[in-house]
Amino acid sequence: MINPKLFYDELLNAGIDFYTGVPDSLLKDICAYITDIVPKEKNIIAANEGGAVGLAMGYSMATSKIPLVYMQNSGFGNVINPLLSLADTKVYGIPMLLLVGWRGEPNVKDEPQHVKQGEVSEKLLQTLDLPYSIISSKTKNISKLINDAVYEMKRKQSPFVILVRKGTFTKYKLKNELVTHFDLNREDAIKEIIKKLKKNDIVVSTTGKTSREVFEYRVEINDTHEKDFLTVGGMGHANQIALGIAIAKPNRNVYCLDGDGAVLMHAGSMGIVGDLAPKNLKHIVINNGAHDSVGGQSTAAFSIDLQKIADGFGYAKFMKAASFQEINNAFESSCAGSVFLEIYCKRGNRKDLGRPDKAPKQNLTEFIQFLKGSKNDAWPYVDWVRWI
Ligand SMILES: Cc1ncc(C[n+]2csc(CCOP(=O)(O)OP(=O)(O)O)c2C)c(N)n1
Repeated sequence: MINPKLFYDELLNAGIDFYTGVPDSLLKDICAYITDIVPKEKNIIAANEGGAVGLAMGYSMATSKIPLVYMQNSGFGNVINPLLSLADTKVYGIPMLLLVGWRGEPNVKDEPQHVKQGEVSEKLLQTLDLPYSIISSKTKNISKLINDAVYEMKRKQSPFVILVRKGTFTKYKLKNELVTHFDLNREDAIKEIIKKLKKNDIVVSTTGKTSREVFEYRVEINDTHEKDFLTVGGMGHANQIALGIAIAKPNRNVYCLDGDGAVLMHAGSMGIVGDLAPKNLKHIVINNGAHDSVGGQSTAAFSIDLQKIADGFGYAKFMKAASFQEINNAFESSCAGSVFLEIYCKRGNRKDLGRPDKAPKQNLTEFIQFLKGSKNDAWPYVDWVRWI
């Protein structure tokens, strides 16, 4: 296995001293080491992976140094545009090193949302004509690996990708962890919300542990899973999925359980919610100031006034809660328009948190039936349901 310190030292030896990206669970040890050792302005957790490519470009142009962008392969969709339309050798030709966690690698067991992305990751790099190498726990000569990549980036004037297999890095525990003093944890907040929902209310939960906790709570209370759409991938899009449903189902309440990392990833989406302002959409952001699901790396959310953003974007009502009582108050207050509720939580989850044992398509079939509801509230695309 590769020691994060050794890897970092070799990056530094090769002149790489600027880091940006969106964290990934496979990279959590190297990211934790970088977080502890590199000052904040040289290790920037970006809103999304495309933004990280932009930051890296800016730094590279201003310093002539090679930056490093870290991310999960699921973030590829967010980087393809700035990579091909800007950084590519056929446009500006900006060298940058992309360190990409390879979730869903073929023949390695992983969650359904990673399977397709993992299958095509290497092919995608070939199609994009990006030079790359693959590292694993068996990779030995890190110095040569990084120097070869640097040589290639300079020769081709191009980004270079290092695909990182599961279990590559040895464990490193973050020392500079932000300590918060909130009473609630995410799971308790989720339970409290679900307890308050009515029989016909719809839930759209965000990527990561939020959806896992929603799933487990339904099991705990012997409920079915039909009311919940688990946004297992597509981080940052849960509120737009909820918006689409809220528009099509004006007589049903739609609760989007979002995360701060996810909402910041595509924050412009809030403007679309505010513009349409469906009165049945309740957008709840569980703000733990972190990408908790992939290792707890900080987001910028604690320095952002999300309420002001919701206000500016046109939500009818915005509220904060940091206790069960405040969640109760929020649910009891009336509102004739779209609602934004920010719930402050501490980081972390219980160790034995499981994963959904239902296939996404099964979940979807049940969810669509639930959306279809009674005859008075018919799902307009019944044929589509049959088609699934
Ligand atoms: C486009 C994309 N980038 C990165 C990831 C990996 N990922 C999954 S969950 C997560 C963190 C989500 O953070 P937040 O929304 O704040 O929720 P929390 O985990 O803190 O509950 C990340 C980065 C992903 N699934 N998709």
